[in-house]
Amino acid sequence: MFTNGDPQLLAIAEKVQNKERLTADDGIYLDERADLHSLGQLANIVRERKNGNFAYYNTNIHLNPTNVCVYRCRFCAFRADLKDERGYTFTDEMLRERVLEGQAAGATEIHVVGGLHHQKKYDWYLNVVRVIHETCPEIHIKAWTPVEISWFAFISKQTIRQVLEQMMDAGLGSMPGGGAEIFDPEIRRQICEHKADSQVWFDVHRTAHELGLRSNATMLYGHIEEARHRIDHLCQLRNLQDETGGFQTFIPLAFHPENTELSHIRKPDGLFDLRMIALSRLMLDNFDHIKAYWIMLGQQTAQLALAWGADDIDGTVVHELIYHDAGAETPEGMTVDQLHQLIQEAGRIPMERDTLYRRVVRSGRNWSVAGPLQTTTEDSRH
Ligand code: V47
Ligand code: SF4
Repeated sequence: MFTNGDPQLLAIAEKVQNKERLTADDGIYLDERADLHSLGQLANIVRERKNGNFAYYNTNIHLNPTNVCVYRCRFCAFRADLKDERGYTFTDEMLRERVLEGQAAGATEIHVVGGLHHQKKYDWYLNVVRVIHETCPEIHIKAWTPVEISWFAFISKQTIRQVLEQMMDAGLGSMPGGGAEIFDPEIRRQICEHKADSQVWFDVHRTAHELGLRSNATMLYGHIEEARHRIDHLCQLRNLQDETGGFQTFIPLAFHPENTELSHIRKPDGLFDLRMIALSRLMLDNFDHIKAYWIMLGQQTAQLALAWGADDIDGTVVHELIYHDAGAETPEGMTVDQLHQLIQEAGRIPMERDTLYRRVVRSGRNWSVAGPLQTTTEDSRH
C-alpha cells in the first residue's frame, strides 16, 4: 500500500491500524523520512476514526486588547513598544463596540490575546474580561495564554490559581493555545528569551484543567527548530493530556517571518504545513481535534489539511492582527457561507460547533447549542 515497502514505515502503519501509541522515535522517523502521501493517508485513518467525515468551524471574533508588550519575541511582528506609533490599547468603549459587532454577526465565541503592557495593572486585564462578559453574557470568552496568566500573577503578586479563579468569576470560559512556541529550553532562549518557560506553560494549563476550564495547545514551527524539538513538544503535550484530559484541540502554527527579527527565514511552504498537520494527528492520539487554522495556512492548504489529519478550520475570525502584521495574505475574516463552501469543496461535511465542541443550531444570527458532537463511536484514544 502507501508505505513503498519501507519496513520502518510499515511497522508504524501497523501501529496506527492497531490503535497503538507511536513512540518519539516513530515521530522523528515520520517527521524526517516519511513521504507526504504516506503521512497523509495514515493521519486520515485516525482523523476519520475520530471525526468521521465532519469538519468543524465556529462563528467567532478576535480581539487583541493591546499590542504594547514588555517582551520581544523574535518571531513576533504584532508587538509594539510603549512609545511606538503602532501601539494601541482598547478602551472600555472599544471593547463594547467589538463585542456588539460580534453579537450582531451571531458570534458564539470571542478569542482574546494580546501584549503585556508595561503600565497596565492587573485590574485592567480583569476588566477586559468583565466588560466583554457584561456586554454580552452569551458569548463564550476564550482568553489569555499562560504567558499572560503568569504575567498577571507576577504583577498582582498572586498565584496562578487565584488569577484563573478571578478571571473565571469575571467571565472567562476557556483558554486558547498560544504561547507554547517550542518547549525546548535552548530554542526558547533563542526565539523568546525571558518569557514564561515550558514549565510555567504546563503549570497554567494543568491548573486551568483542575479548575474545570478546557484549553487548546499550539506549536510554532518552521523557524530554527528541528524534528526532535517538534516531537519532544508533541510528546510533552500528550503526557499532560494523559494526566488531565483538558485539551480540546491542537493547532500547529506556521511561522510567518515578515516584519520580524527572523525575517531572513523562509516561510514554511504548503507541503511542510501538511506534514505538520499529519504528524500532530498521528502523535497526539489523545487529542480529539486538530485544527487547520485557515488564516495562517491559507484557504487552499486548509482545504487539503482536511484530508491530512485536520478536522477543524477555526472560524469566521474577523479582525485578525497577529498573522496579518507578519505578512499573512489571507482575508481577515470569512463568512459562514464561505466556510461552508471551503469545507464542502474539500469533500467534508461542515458542522458548526461552539468553543466546547457542542453542535450549534443556527438561524441567521440566532443560535443555540444542540448538545455534544456525536460523530464517532470511538473512545478518545486513537
Ligand atoms: O503564541 C506570533 C504565534 C500565537 C507569529 O487556541 C506567530 O484556538 C507565526 O495561539 N508567525 C497566538 N505565529 C495565536 C494562537 C491561536 C491562534 C488561533 C487559534 C488559537 C486557539 C490560538 O501566534 C503565539 C505565537 O505562537 N505567533 N507571531 C508569527 N510571526
Ligand atoms: Fe509579546 Fe506575545 Fe509578541 Fe511575545 S508573542 S512579543 S509575548 S505579543
